[in-house]
Amino acid sequence: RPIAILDSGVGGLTVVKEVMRQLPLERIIYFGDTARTPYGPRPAAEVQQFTREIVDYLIQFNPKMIVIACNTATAVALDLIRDCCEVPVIGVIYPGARAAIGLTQSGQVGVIGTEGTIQSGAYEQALKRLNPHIHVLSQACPAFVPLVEQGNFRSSETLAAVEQSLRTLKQGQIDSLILGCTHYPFLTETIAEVMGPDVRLISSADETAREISTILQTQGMLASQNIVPIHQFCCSGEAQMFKTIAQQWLNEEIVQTP
Ligand code: DGN
Repeated sequence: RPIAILDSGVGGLTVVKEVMRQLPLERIIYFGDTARTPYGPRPAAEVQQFTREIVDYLIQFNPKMIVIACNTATAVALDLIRDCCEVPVIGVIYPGARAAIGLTQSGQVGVIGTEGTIQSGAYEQALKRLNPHIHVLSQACPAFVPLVEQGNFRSSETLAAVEQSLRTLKQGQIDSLILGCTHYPFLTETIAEVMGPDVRLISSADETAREISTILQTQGMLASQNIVPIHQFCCSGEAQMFKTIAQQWLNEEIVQTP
């Protein structure tokens, strides 16, 4: 049975890449809602409805686990999806928050994400639940997702957008910064360049892959056959751009499911 991974577009591929690296025997079915990206500016009820529709679609592949690889959808729809699924459902917020708590020394943590994620306060809640003394500085970066969906990862336009979006955050005293949107690891180099060497970047994608591994292990659901899996990728919008970005990011030919 595959692991189903979903996002509003190509962002969840950052989770896919880590799952492929950490769990090379696991088969993945991926859905990117490229026709309706970005989710960031949409009302919570709409993001909940879209997430529900995608999960209903993915269920036909009989997944053993569902990963909401989108912070915006995790922030507003995780509990709802958990309530309606029989298999384990995980999101990307808790794993990133837990990693930040483990890493920060100053207790000052930055979070960047979409407007939806930042407005929901989900990271702040998750961080404070883990450590009530933590100080959180949050910043929405609505310019980033469209750049990533265009495959524009490392241009002067991207650098300018990152510099401008992170200006206020840079003045804070943070020592760790959570990339609270699965699209942002595509911009890691640019974000690291702008924030400088004293700020550790935390990818919710890496942490989520570790969480998937732990859950599959404890539930005895790890793939047991030693066969190289064939992953499947679907998107709701124009397929060519999605395929180009996926192949470049994952460094392999991908099979698209109509
Ligand atoms: N990748 C999604 C996230 O992690 O929040 C959001 C992208 C979007 O649709 N704005």
